[in-house]
Amino acid sequence: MDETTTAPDPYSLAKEAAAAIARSSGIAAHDLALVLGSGWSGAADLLGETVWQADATTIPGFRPPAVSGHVGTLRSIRIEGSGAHALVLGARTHLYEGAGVGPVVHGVRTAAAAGCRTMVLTNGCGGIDPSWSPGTPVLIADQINFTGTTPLAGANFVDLTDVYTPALRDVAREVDPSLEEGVYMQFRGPTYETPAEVRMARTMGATLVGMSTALEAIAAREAGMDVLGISLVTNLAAGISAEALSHEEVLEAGREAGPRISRLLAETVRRITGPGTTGTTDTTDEEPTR
Ligand code: 8IG
Repeated sequence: MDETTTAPDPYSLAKEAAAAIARSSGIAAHDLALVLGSGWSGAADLLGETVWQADATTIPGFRPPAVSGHVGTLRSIRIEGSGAHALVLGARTHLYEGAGVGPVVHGVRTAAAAGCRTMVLTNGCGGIDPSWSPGTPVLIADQINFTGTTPLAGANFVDLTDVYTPALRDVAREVDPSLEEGVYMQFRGPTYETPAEVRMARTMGATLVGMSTALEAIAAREAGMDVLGISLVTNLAAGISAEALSHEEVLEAGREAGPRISRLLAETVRRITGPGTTGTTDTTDEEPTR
């Protein structure tokens, strides 16, 4: 028998990671998880009190971050107002890193194994609608997985009709009625698109282009989680504006939009996990009194 030489399947690895988080944090179950993408790293601070944090690489299955501006930290935050626990995944692995799709969705599967019923996915991306200037947050209404791969294996016919949970989009729009919605198209990267590829994406129905999120949303739906997706348009997609794209521009747009998107995210998460919602499964909490 050579079981010891066989890598664990991705679901077992996620269970191991969730157990390690529970053991290290002392928090038996989490309610909601967030992935913080480019420009979003400051948003966690407004959610509530950080009650635990660790370098992600100390938890099974997490790889060190590959890009500056992506923080490889896992945090548990006690949400102000609701008392629910949010697991903040500051460590996103991208498909372009070349390690395959397993590490890309490991955080999402770990969140599901940790008890989270809601997955909040954020990113920085390119905008195709010319009216979305850099720094504009856009709610993701639907997606196109253009990576040529999927985190699922076998005859696993997951329904993606409502991949981004309509009720959660409603909550975000209550918080910010000016929020517009877009269709996110995930490319493999690591190049940005050519102008011709951006025209292709637009013709196919996309209004946002990026290198993350769609595969994670699929894994979250497979796990039965509700999904909220919010993009920060950090640059106009190639060919939409006259200027060339730079990583510096991306970081700058994130810095400028920080306060607005942080408030949006914090208030939305508070409402999702608040008393009287389905967001929290923590039976040790007091009964809501209304
Ligand atoms: I930030 O314009 C960011 N990420 N594919 N295209 C793609 N990914 C991105 C872009 C963009 N901007």
